[in-house]
Amino acid sequence: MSASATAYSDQLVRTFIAQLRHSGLRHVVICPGSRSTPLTVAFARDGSFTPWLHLDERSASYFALGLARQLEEPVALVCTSGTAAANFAPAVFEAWLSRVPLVVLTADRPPELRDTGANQTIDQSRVYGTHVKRAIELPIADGTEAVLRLARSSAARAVSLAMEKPYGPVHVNVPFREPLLDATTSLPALPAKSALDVPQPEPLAPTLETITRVAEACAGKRGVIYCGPEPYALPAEAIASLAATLGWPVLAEPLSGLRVGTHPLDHVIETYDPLFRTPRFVRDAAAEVVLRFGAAATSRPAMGYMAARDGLREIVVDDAGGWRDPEGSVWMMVHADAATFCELLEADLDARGDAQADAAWIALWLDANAAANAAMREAMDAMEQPFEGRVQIEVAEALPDGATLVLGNSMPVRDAESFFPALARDASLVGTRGASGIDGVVSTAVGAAAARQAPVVLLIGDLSFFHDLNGLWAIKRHNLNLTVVLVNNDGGGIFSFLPQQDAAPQEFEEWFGTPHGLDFMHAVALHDGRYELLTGDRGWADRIAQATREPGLTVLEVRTDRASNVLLHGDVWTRVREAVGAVLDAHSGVSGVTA
Ligand SMILES: Cc1ncc(C[n+]2csc(CCOP(=O)(O)OP(=O)(O)O)c2C)c(N)n1
Ligand SMILES: [Mg+2]
Repeated sequence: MSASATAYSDQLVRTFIAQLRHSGLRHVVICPGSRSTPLTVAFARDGSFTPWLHLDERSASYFALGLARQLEEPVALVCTSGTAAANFAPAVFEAWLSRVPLVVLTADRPPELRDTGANQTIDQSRVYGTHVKRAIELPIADGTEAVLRLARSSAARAVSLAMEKPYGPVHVNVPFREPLLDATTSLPALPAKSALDVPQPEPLAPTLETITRVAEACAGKRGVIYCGPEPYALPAEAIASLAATLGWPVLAEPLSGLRVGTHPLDHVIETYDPLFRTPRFVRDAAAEVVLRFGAAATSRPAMGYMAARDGLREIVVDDAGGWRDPEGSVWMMVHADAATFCELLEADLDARGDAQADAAWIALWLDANAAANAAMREAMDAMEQPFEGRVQIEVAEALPDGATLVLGNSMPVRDAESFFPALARDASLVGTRGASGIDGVVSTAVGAAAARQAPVVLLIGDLSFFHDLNGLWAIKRHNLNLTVVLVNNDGGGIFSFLPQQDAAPQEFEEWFGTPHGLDFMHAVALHDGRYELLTGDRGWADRIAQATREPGLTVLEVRTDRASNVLLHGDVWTRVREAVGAVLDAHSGVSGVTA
């Protein structure tokens, strides 16, 4: 192999990354390896990127996801050939499902080594299967301008596609022959092209015909607005204003951006999940229309309330042309920018003049919400042991302005849905609710912390924390700050809520409860963090708030018990049921509410 072939590949890589930069990509997360040398060295030398070193590809890719989610811009990933590329897969799948822009660059062996038994060579061409928006294969550089042009346009295309709604991951596989680096020659890269700039697509505008049809379906009806998880928060002001015009409640999932924020919260119902655990409420507060923004509901009570039935019309607004209809229940799918949709719909409804639901409708919801909130507080105040629902309240109290709260999968994100209060605060709640893995939660939070100076708090279960302990490494390496509130119930607490545990009590504890007996203090010490056990059964908010001002890593652990956690949840639901029953009694006689 001649030195000039190496110079050609270096030229190709520099052409490629110059276009990435020109197309708006600023951050690249790089994992060590030999085959990726040309990419790594080019990124490290370029000076116009922020390169982030990470050692573990799985953590690295979730770190990139957290960064991209926080910045709302594409982030690149670089790894060597073989299983390194496969370790990016979970985060790529999550990015695909939750619509986060990533440009995944996997270095590869050259074509002649594939399928020959060559070392560290797997079939990388479509290694992420159908979970990327496109899989691009770059050719080996041969010194021709045609190949350089292709590399340049591939870079532009990768960024452009990742940022086209719905945002998502794009894979570029980059083969290299040895020698991988040549210190002697350097050929000029093709200049980046503005003609290849990332197009900024216009927001999808709904047609007036669509707006009229929706307005006809909604005007004067008893409806609810359901706001589901959305990585780049929904237009909260516009939705709040539409809710006021319709006289409808806003059922605000914690990751929707509607439960916490500086928009008007007066129609926000944050207790819908506890409320829907009361069958009588589901019956008496049955809606005629559900207008959904964001992803579909994951809470079973919410899914039950919105399940397809005669007399219910479900309208979904998706600004990215997606089709999020897991129940096959959608009556009308509207592909439109949510803010534009709300404004046009509101104007149409205003012109009609008779658009609001009967006043008893919103009154019922607001009374039920207040009663549920009071009942939950009462139930929690009566408890004499640490309760996982209370952790949510304490974290909410501690969250400073400008903060990001990352909610781990399993019970943290579910308990947030039930217990996290509606908050008039400039804070955002983030999760990995696309594929709901427990594998990269720490790194998602660390990536979010890398994006900005504002505090990041991670609320996470012990198994999820264990799963991504490697993710903590980036905190010290990159001088980041993270507060972890670790809910340690010594295993998978979520499984204690499953009905099947009664059917297999023998196997349950060992194979689902999975107690591990680990003392996380040592893991925190490995990464030079502060570790503290939060004792007692409440009053942790001040310590959590203080931790958000501390540099580096602080882990605050609350120990809970899986079995009693289920009983305590049950106590709360019972109190809510009683309180809501009283509200329904008081509203009885009003149309739709039974005595
Ligand atoms: C990568 C991955 N493996 C397994 C699961 C299945 N799973 C869901 S929740 C859970 C237990 C999580 O335990 P922990 O993080 O301690 O939270 P807790 O249930 O105790 O709240 C498991 C294993 C998953 N979602 N993702
Ligand atoms: Mg646990």
